[in-house]
Amino acid sequence: MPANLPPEYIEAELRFRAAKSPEEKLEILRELMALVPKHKGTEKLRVELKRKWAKLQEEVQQQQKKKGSRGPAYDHIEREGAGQITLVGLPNCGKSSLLAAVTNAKPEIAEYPFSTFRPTVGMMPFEDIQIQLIDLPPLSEFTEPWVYSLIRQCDLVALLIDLSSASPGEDLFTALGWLEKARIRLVHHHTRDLEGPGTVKRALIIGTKSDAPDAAQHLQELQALIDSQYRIIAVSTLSVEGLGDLGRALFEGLNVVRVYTKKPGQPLKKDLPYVLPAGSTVTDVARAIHKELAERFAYARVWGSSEFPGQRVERNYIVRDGDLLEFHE
Ligand SMILES: Nc1nc2c(ncn2[C@@H]2O[C@H](COP(=O)(O)OP(=O)(O)OP(=O)(O)O)[C@@H](O)[C@H]2O)c(=O)[nH]1
Ligand SMILES: [Mg+2]
Repeated sequence: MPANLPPEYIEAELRFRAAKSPEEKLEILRELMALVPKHKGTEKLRVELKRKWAKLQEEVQQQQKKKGSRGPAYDHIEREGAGQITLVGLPNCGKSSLLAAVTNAKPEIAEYPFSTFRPTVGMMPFEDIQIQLIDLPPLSEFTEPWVYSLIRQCDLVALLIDLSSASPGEDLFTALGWLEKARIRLVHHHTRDLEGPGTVKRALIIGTKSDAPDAAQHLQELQALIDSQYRIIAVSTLSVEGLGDLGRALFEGLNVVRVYTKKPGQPLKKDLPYVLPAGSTVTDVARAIHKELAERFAYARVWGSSEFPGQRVERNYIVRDGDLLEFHE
């Protein structure tokens, strides 16, 4: 054992030896991995711990399978804010780091894979709205069915590809392969036709760890591979590159519009917006306010997308992001 390990490590190591069940051992092993100082002298030890961790992880999975226990299930997460986006990707690609960087959530982040095993929700502010992000366990042969259930229910999939990986292109195909096995097909976030077979989900790709030495080249390769099949944006939680533009990209990925309303006679001031699917009409906005208003109103005035400010428009006028509406009965 290398010298200069902290006393907490020695203490945890003793508990590890005394632990009986693989679950308990796995729990303590997590602590041990976090406690080892990262330098050349501990490299062998860290590799050794990772190996033990992988073995124990498998043991626990096997046991659960035998018992027929499916572990905890999280089949549904209530939608909040302007839209629900799942962070999806292979082990260790940086899902939890991204959630922690752009929301107040505090997910577990670790340099070893499979550190996330339950969903964590965070709200990402963008201008005057909030976008709901769900950090998920990774895609692998161990992925539990509820992970795919949550992916099927969300409004947009953010597929994370690690740009520091040896082959991001292969990672992309592996990730798409796992989704395909679960009968989930990803399409460009602009796609309108979401007809099956299986579940068709709108998606965009986030290239993570763009600060890594080969990241720029890997990004180019990935872009060439994807062509224009998906939008791809590069981010780094370390250098914060790309994080400033992420909100807009995710907002655009959601295909929604923000519409503001005011009463006749009130000043032109934008309060909190209604968020509706792109392509919604003024009648849809009225319905979002109140069902009766939708039946009752005669016309609306629009400030924003219309030809001139305050223009009178018909019930089927399609609203744009940022429009301010005034209903007249
Ligand atoms: N260089 C660099 N490393 C990063 C970045 N983002 C995350 N990492 C590192 O990548 C490792 C994995 O990060 P996580 O956020 O735990 O990855 P994950 O996808 O949630 O992993 P699992 O939950 O195990 O699937 C950690 O060691 C992070 O510090 C980044 O932008 N740049
Ligand atoms: Mg994670």
